Amino acid sequence: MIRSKTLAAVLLALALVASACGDDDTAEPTEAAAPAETTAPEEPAEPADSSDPIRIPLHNWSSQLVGAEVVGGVLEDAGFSVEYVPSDSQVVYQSMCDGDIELVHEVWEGAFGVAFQEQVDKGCVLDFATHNAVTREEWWYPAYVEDQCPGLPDWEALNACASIFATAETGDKGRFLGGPVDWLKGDAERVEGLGMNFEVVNAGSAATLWAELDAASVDETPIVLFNWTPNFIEAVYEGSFIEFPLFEDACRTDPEWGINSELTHDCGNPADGYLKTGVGQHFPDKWPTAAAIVKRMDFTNPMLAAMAAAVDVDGKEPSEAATEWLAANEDLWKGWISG
Ligand code: TMO
Repeated sequence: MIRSKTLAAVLLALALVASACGDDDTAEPTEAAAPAETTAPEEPAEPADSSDPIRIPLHNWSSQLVGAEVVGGVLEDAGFSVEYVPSDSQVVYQSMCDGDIELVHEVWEGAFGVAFQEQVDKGCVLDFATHNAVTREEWWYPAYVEDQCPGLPDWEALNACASIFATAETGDKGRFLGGPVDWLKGDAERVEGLGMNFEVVNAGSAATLWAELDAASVDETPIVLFNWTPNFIEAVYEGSFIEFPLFEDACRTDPEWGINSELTHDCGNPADGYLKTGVGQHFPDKWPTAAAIVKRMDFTNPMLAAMAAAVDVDGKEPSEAATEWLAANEDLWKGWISG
């Protein structure tokens, strides 16, 4: 759209000049020349965006996969080309710093706050926008577990009944089903820091988490697993997050902090976490107009939950879900383009 807008302005200017020329013999030339002169200085002021594709990462959870193609679809509608790059969700921050990825539109504080901030502190990644969405990523259990383990959602109550979560794989320890390792939740460190009688088993994919939850729910097998909000889960299962000691940044870095003075991670994940958009420092320089559009993009909790549900409940492909989202929310995203 940007280039075609410029083109339209040029064509309009030419048309005005042409009509001015045509009218030359009958009208005063000074008056006719005026519009062409006033439009001309505006053109160099419009910043030139690169025609290179804007590289957007694809990660391993549903709202991100849908949202990536929503972000890409909006940019394509605005005249940019886009490339999707399957990326590790921790390494991506280094990739943005290196100029190999342009933007991450779902920076979850709990999972990626540390990796993101490290690059922001270096100056090569920009903390570009904060979405309306408030996020939480934490140990979670379905509601029926409350009857099997009195005192939940308190973490000490959970720890006291660790044995009901034990499996052949974890011996006499409770099994905590964590997410894929690239979500780096510090779960094993938390188990250590809080002296919990649990063992962390990482799922290979988000789909494994939901399949295990589904299977456990059929006969009310005790289960505690990694979950987050906004997600599709809240529309399908009742349940609660475990309440650990409240998160503070120092909990991750300062062993002295918290109930264990020798270890870090003796706390939960942030309960009111941010969801940010991070961009490589090079992005606004190389694509100023695209960057302005990305800065205006703002996702809410219901939007993210619906994107996840389209895939995990309705069984759509992420690109199909993104196309439908774009069709249903045109007024919103056209506003992101026009500003
Ligand atoms: C980053 N995640 C939403 C999967 O926790």
